[in-house]
Amino acid sequence: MAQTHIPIWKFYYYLNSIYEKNSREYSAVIVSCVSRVLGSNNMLSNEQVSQYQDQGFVVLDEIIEQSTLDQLKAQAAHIVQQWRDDSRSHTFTTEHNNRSGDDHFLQSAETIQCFFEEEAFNEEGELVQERALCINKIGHALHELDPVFEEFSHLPLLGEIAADIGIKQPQIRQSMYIFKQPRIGGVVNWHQDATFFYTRPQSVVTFWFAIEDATLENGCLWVERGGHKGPLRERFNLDDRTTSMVSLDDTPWPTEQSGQPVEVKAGSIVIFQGRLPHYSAPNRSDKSRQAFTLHVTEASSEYASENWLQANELPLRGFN
Ligand SMILES: O=C(O)CCC(=O)C(=O)O
Repeated sequence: MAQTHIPIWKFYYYLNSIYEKNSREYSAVIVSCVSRVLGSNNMLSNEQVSQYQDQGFVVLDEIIEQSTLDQLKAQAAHIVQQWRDDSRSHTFTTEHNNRSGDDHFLQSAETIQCFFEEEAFNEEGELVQERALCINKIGHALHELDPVFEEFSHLPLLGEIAADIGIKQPQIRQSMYIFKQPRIGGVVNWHQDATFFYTRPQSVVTFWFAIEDATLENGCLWVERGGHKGPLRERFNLDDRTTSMVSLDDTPWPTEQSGQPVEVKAGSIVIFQGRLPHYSAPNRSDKSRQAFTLHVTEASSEYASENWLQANELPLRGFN
């Protein structure tokens, strides 16, 4: 049957707009049936699936509605406002990965914690700008523990996308709300997400949602096109309460010369494979660059017991 180029996600949102909010599941089922009858790849076109396979990433432009983005943004601000643990030690950095005995970090695997930007404090230990503009990220179990993020993270729409890129039984392992604050937004060094979510065979996929426009100016993502075909360079392991970064391969990391910036509009989703090297630069602009991420693995892959993040208490679920 001939392929269709109907942007199915538009149809999905059209259905959502005529049904009640809690009827999203029906919308997804109808979209799924219609797209299968039409012979399409549901949410992604054939070209987008090929791009994901060949280059390791794909961008779905402006697919999430502004009202949903506003809701997520407001909820993230609310979590920060409620969080009252202003210890300077709760700082997030990718400059070093020794988080041994760091209870705040280790507990965040199955709770919701805020982390400060590395440059949040001056030499006197005072916050350098308004408190809400000093938080680097919220992690790592928003998808299970916060009602607003829980609803969004399990949307059937995301299940349709996951199916298109070949994930048979998705399991959401982690969620993060990243602020990339104005002026002090920290660098995220080049890395591969399979380092943190090691499975046999490799299966982790990242869903990166632009809550705001991401530009060169405010620290957009960078990727190495096709870099997912290279080796996994490192593994991040937890043994007892000690974390370590274990080197597997000394292939050099990409640079801004060999990498490619991924500037996207708010509401876009960047989906990338676990071995794709990616990075984001510090944000020195006056605008934040907020994003929400989900890391998803395949249930049939063996999830390494050494990975720092384990589902001990929380359920391990996919999309609705
Ligand atoms: O948003 C960023 O700056 C980096 C996010 C990232 O590296 C990830 O989610 O794996």
